[in-house]
Amino acid sequence: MTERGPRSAYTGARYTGAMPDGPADAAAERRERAAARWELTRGAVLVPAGLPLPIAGTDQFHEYHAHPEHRYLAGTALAGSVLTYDPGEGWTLFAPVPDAETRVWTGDGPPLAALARESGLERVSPASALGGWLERRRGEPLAVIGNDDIAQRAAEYGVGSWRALEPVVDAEAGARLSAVVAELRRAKDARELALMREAAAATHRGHLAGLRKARAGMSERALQVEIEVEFFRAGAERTAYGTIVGGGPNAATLHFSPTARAFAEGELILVDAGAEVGGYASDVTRTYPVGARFAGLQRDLYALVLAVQERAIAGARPGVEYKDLHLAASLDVARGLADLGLLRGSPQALVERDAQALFFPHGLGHMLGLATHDAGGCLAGREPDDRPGLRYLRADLPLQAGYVVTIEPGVYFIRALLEDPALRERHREAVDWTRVDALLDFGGIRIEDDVLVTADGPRSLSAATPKSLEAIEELRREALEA
Ligand SMILES: [Mn+2]
Repeated sequence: MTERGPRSAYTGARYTGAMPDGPADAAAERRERAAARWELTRGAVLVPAGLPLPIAGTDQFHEYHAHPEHRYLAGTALAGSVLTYDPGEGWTLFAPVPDAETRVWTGDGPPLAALARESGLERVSPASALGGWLERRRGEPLAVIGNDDIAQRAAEYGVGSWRALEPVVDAEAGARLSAVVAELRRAKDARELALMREAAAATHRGHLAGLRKARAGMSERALQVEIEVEFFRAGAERTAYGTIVGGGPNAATLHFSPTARAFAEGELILVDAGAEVGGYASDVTRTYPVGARFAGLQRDLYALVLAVQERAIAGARPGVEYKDLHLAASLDVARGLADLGLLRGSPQALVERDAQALFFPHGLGHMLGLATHDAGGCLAGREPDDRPGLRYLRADLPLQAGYVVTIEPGVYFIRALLEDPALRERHREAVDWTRVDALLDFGGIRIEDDVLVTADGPRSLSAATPKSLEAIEELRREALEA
């Protein structure tokens, strides 16, 4: 399918989510929807992909990540390329053509014809033509979305000098157009969902390997390697974020980087890891015992977190406010901890005083897509609440069909909170401190799945990865007997 021009018959009617044939069709459809919503009559838009960031003091670069807005609209992710839009002319992709020296060191790169196929764009030009394109629009308002590094690194984009072009950058327009793209990105199209399912399948393979290979005496780092190798074998291009593996007390650190510390019998292991495919993230957490069974309070708390999570997943339906799901989960955590005698008081009274946030300090989850914490998580005009337990809620909007969100409640024993004198004083009556003080090395439990919201109810993309007490214990027993 070829690119449809900016003055197409698109009427702004509600997108029906029709199945696109392939990546090119999907990207063309996204561009059409964005242009229709932008309603520009003059000026131009630049959507740079970004350039690799140098590592200071070396001749190396950080791993390159294309800007999600570029990847979303262009359907390609080549460093140094720029997607442009002009309401009279439509869309053009300017892509770098490597010189002989670059070809010697890093290869030929994709030919422009391949980029045209992949993006569905009729006009794909060498980056060296971008300067002239901008020159012809001198004095017109320019909106820059995507990566704004073009202003500082114009020469690397093939534009001689940014300042010499005297661009009239309209920052307000840029923010508006970017917000429109963030909104469009919330509901995933069929192509995006196919990639997210692939990412989830790779993630499943990795977690399954972790569940099978974890042993007492093994290090967090070694388990990370076993998990990630399966991601890559299953087609992941990279991990969607730094893999989190925490054994024993380390599981209480929300974003713990795996270390050489060895797992010990009787501990829990928390693994929060996701593969990335085609730029799309998967984000899954499982917590399991080093041995074959959850013991004592581990069992009770695991059952509590799982019940809270399953209830929240069941509630993830169109029209439901994500914040209400979070608040309901907070109430469930408070009730569960009170039932176990760790908290004292009615669930409502505990949540009113934020007592549950001592143990569940983060948000229920976030939007997922081209970024692990995907764009558009908060509705325009909504400000994050500064209350403990709400401060880190990364999604605040009514759910709609096509949204993918994570649901990831947790219960942790975090020294930084539980040893804080002011918090201990504030929650003196609400917490059984004698018991809690004996649990400071417990670690934590988090269970996280990626949930697609549909009119027919929630669909977990990560449902294949075991999480029931019975399934996990069976897997662990089999693994340890083998
Ligand atoms: Mn997450």
